[in-house]
Amino acid sequence: MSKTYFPEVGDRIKYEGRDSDNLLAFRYYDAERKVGDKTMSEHLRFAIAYWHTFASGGQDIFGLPTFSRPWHSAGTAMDGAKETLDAAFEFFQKLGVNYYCFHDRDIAPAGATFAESCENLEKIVAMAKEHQKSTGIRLLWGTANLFSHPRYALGAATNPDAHVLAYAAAQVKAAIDATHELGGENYVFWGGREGYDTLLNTDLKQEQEQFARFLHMAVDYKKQIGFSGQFLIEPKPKEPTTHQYDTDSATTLAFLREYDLMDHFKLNIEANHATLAGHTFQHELAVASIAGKLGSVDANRGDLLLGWDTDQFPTNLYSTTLAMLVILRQGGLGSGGLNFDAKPRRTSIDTVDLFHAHIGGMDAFARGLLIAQQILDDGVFDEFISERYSSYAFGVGKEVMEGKFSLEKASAWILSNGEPSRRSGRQEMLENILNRYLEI
Ligand code: XUL
Ligand code: CO
Repeated sequence: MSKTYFPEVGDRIKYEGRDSDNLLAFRYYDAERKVGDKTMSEHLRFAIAYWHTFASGGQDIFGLPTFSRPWHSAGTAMDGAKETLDAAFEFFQKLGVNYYCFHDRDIAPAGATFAESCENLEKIVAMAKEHQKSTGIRLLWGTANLFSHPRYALGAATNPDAHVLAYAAAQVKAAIDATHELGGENYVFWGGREGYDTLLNTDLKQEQEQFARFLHMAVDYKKQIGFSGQFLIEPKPKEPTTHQYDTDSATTLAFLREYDLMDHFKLNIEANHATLAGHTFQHELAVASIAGKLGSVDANRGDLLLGWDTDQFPTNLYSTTLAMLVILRQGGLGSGGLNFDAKPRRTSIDTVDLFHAHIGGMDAFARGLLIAQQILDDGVFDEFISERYSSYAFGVGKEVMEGKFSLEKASAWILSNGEPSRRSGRQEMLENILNRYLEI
């Protein structure tokens, strides 16, 4: 029998329903259950984040690693990478998740030279391809880590030194190649250290132009090699730098429009990044969605009492329901999915904690899906909202929407029509209705 890294879970985690008291079972996530016109697994397209779940040892800025993972005990860095890959595919299968995501340096170690790093990556990618083939598990997205190494301390594409930009571009080429080779459905650009701390040493315009050039190079390369995956940008407002260029959905969309990149990118929205930006998760999803640019989601949550990116597993039903409302309204995530960019607390030291964490996140989104579908089927908020804007369907409102109204017309119209009547927004009533649905 081949080596097992998760002996505490013998077989695949099962759906056992709401009455089950088995903590290693799903109470809501029932992969094959139809919700509307798709199964739960088609709607949710869960993915596991390699960096948190397999690469991390639980270290934080004050403390050393706390997790001792059996797959980290192998001899050389490459031996460790192979064992980690075996452990990862065992975990995906036992959890019943069809997708995973990685950074180049999570899945394969950096070598002494760039050439060696590329070689390591190619070797591990070949093994990952075998695992994918034998299990049917797929790559949701790949990305390049352009933020951990000291060479990137001042940014990658936005570095003041062109030599660093060139290094980052070479690394992105290799990461896109790896993603392409594995049939990745998307490729993500998270800004890493693309931002600044002080304008005393920063040329803002220059850095943003460099960044846009860098992304155009990636678009050109994608076309050149025929990579058909979707390019995604993941907004984040701060951390690591004080001001990140991809602060939030609106800022990122404006950047894409300004630099003629709009046709080539969608957004990957992360819940904890939304709250760091002073927005709700739902707001960020909705802003991306109405622009036709909601491509994928990093499913996690922050701690509202803390001002940083805690990357906790999503458990808040209010948030998952409101998120699924946006996702269902746009007809799903297409080639995107729900990637658990989340980590257990560093005190949750056992490998079984990885199962508890993911089961909780999957159930929270499955329940959010069921509630959101019911809300949409009943049309309750939609009816209220469309009634609220009904004055734009005729008369003056219609003229406004058709571009036929003017300030002069308004002046004449108001002189004869006077003061508008006032109407309640009924926020509390609507919140009560939402809470009723949460009982599902
Ligand atoms: C960082 C973050 C990244 C990206 C991928 O906050 O979310 O892990 O998701 O680089
Ligand atoms: Co993320």
